[in-house]
Amino acid sequence: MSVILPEYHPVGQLPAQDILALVTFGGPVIRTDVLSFNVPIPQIGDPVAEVWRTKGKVLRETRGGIEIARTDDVLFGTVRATGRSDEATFDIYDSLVEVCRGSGYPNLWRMWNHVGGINEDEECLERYKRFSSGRHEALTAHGYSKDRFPAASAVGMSEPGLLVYFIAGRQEGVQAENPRQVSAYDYPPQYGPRSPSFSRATVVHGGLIFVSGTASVVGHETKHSGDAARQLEETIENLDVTLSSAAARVGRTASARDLTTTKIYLRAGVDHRELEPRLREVFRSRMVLQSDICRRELLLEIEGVAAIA
Ligand code: 3EB
Repeated sequence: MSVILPEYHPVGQLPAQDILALVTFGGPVIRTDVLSFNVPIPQIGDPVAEVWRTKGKVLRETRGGIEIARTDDVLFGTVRATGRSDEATFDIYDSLVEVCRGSGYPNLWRMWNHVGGINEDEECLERYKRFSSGRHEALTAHGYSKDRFPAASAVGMSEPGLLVYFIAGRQEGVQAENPRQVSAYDYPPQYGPRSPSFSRATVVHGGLIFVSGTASVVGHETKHSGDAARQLEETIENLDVTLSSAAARVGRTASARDLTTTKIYLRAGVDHRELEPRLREVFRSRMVLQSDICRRELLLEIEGVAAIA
């Protein structure tokens, strides 16, 4: 089993080796010796890069339009597409499920989705809702049931189209939900004609927890519209409960403070300085990004990875 772990490093001080993939945000791609790509959303504060570390041999290839770096048991992939959001999403998910299954890494653990103009209408339906439909149709066409959905996030980006990166594994992940929230795959149709196909968290390798994008949602409703500080508190509570329920699936305990890396997406106009003391208090290694969130009333979304011993 190859251990993988994300780390955030200042872009000028990247590790020389043991890299599975390198993701920059709002800055250029810096390395050609490893799988490396940029997500076009600006960072707030000193820029850091997301470095996925691993030990051992990494193989790189491109299959079905997907750029891949893989170890013996973990596959990291990235793919972009343009076109109407639901169709582009369907095509991306259709091809990535086939490639992952065909390469022997059939279990989707974690999906990062970036949709340009995510809150804008495209032919009278919001892009996020079209994205949700395309994802749902592709995953169900491939026989995915709701207890197998990966952890995910779906936010904006400052270029048109769709950018997806993901981690899949040879082994099955263990899915977890948040008892304070309706499972996203059971959301009522007001959030889109097809519900969002993701789990709140997945646990792999017995103690690596991928926590999905988490926001100020209780039940299925957005709480504290217009109030970023209260949305942050509600989100931290949701992270605590999700981590606790995920850790319980493998007989452990965990809370938001166990996140080893955390990404905080803030909608434009939210005052980062007002939130910074609380962010610093709870999240050790963090990256603050400016991005649209999938629901217009949400001012922030937080996701991360926890490694529990
Ligand atoms: C929510 O709780 C907020 O569609 O993949 C969070 C994480 C959200 C992932 C997705 C959406 C997604 O519903 C939105």
